[in-house]
Amino acid sequence: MAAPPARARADYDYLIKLLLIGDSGVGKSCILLRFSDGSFTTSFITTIGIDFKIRTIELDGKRIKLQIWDTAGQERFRTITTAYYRGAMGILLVYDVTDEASFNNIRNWIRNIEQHASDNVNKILVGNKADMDESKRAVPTSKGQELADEYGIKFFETSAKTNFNVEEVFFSIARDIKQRLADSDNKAEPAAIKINTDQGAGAGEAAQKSGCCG
Ligand SMILES: Nc1nc2c(ncn2[C@@H]2O[C@H](COP(=O)(O)OP(=O)(O)OP(=O)(O)O)[C@@H](O)[C@H]2O)c(=O)[nH]1
Ligand SMILES: [Mg+2]
Repeated sequence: MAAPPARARADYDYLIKLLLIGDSGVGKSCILLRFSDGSFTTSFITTIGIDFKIRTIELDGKRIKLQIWDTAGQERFRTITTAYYRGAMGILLVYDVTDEASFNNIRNWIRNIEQHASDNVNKILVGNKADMDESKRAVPTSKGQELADEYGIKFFETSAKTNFNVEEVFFSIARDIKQRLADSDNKAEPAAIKINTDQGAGAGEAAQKSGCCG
């Protein structure tokens, strides 16, 4: 690949695109706001369509730019949000530990992923609102863990309110994806996956596609 002009050279080593999915009200936007801005609000402003935030983290001396897409949980936005599955390298499946229906729906969200996302996409299960009083809890931690084990994915309970495990979730999935990208780099694929140029979302997507199936 030709070297990009100097001004286009990026300030990161990897671009990782993540997607937050789950029922409306489980706390996807709050988790993202906590991670990207360090803030939290109790008011519920439902997401319209799709939105994204950026945060660059460091892992093993590499700068990882996380582009995190926050989807609307509401059914009426499903066509828009589903279109973003394909470009995701990792998907956070979020439910609310005080809302059993949101937990039962995780199987449907996984089915959507199987239909619309890349086969090698990383997934992580997130049970949010772990700060809520035990009397409000509808999904025991053990049930969350069981479901994650069934699908062979990692599991965290989080609280966007208290900042419990929020960093851990993003760092965990970012680490796994970075490892996957590095592994496929090493399989003599062109180093297309390692993003060195900042050409916006499309560049990352193209790179991901070209290197995904080595
Ligand atoms: N106690 C508690 N409340 C939370 C937590 N996370 C989110 N909430 C509350 O839950 C409500 C919904 O949060 P959002 O982040 O907007 O939910 P969402 O999943 O983005 O919903 P949609 O955009 O409609 O899909 C808000 O009133 C938040 O204050 C949490 O960790 N603990
Ligand atoms: Mg939202």
